[in-house]
Amino acid sequence: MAFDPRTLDASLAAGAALALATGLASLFAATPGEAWVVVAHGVAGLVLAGLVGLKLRRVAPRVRAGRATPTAVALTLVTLGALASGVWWVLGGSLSLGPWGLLNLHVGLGLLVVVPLVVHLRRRFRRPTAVERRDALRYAAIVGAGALVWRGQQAVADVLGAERRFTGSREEGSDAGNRFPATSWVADDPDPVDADAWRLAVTGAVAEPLELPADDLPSAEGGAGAHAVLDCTSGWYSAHDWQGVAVRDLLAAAGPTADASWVQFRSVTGYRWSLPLAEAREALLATHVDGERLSHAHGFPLRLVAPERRGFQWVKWVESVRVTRRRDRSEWVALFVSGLDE
Ligand SMILES: Nc1nc2c(c(=O)[nH]1)N[C@H]1C(S)=C(S)[C@@H](COP(=O)(O)O)O[C@H]1N2
Ligand SMILES: [Mo]
Repeated sequence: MAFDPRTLDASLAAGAALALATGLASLFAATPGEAWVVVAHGVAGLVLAGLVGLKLRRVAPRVRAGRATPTAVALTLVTLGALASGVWWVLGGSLSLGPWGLLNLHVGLGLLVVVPLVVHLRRRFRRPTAVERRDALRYAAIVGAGALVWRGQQAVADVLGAERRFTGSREEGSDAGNRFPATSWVADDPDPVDADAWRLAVTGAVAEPLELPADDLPSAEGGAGAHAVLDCTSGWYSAHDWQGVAVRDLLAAAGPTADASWVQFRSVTGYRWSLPLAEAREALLATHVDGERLSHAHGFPLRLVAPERRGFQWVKWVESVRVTRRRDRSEWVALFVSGLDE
């Protein structure tokens, strides 16, 4: 495979950008219709691995002569780490790094690639000049090989009976009440919520703001229910019957104004996420899981169950439901820093 050096370098940059974009998008893939994003990420990773191989072959003499820059060495190591951890995950590997696992490592290395990549590109990038017609064939061959290898690993996993969702997540503790993993962001670790002092506020763009004490929450049998899969981006999923309050009923009681379009669910920690109004009407605020009262770790007294969303959007310890006209973009920041001030 003899790409012109500049064409190879531009292809590497594009491959890395594609792997990064599909990797970030796959953190949001939650319905089977979005499964292609995860497949695209796998194929992008394999194509990138092939291109990295070609590049390493080309620069091997320079590396042996001790002429690789520290940035280039760092870029190579972090990229190989990101690729290897991704392959290892897909092949069923796991790793325990305190609160983190192999998939967290993969995501971390994938994001870290950006730093040496940008430095290296700014110093060294030269626009390709000799783009040849045969490059199209070379791309077709390399993408085809990536797709074939991806198909192959799926076939192997099917034979091995590895249980995983289209997101790549593996099953943990389904249908077993509170006995499934709890994951929270580093600092999002509140004291158990005192149910006597707690209130659920329904506020914002509504005709009739509400305040609901814990006593007014339904029992496991008396409320609404949903079967839904919690799928965490750290690589596990758990399917449960959730019981609680239908968000639809809360909204009907509060009466969103005509221009209301988002509903934000906010935790006692400041962690928050919004759903479009129509989707919020299909969501549940759970008090129970498989008939058991939610434990503190899983969000007692109330946690969001958003069936078409990934786990990080299932806000725990909810204390407010705020109807808004515009999307609150600060929740992207809160995702990473909520709880840090406690
Ligand atoms: N307030 C709050 N809600 C949160 C989180 C958090 O850190 N704080 N973590 C989210 C993540 S990443 C996931 S996967 C799920 C995990 O729910 P569980 O701990 O009940 O398994 O909760 C989500 N809700
Ligand atoms: Mo998560």
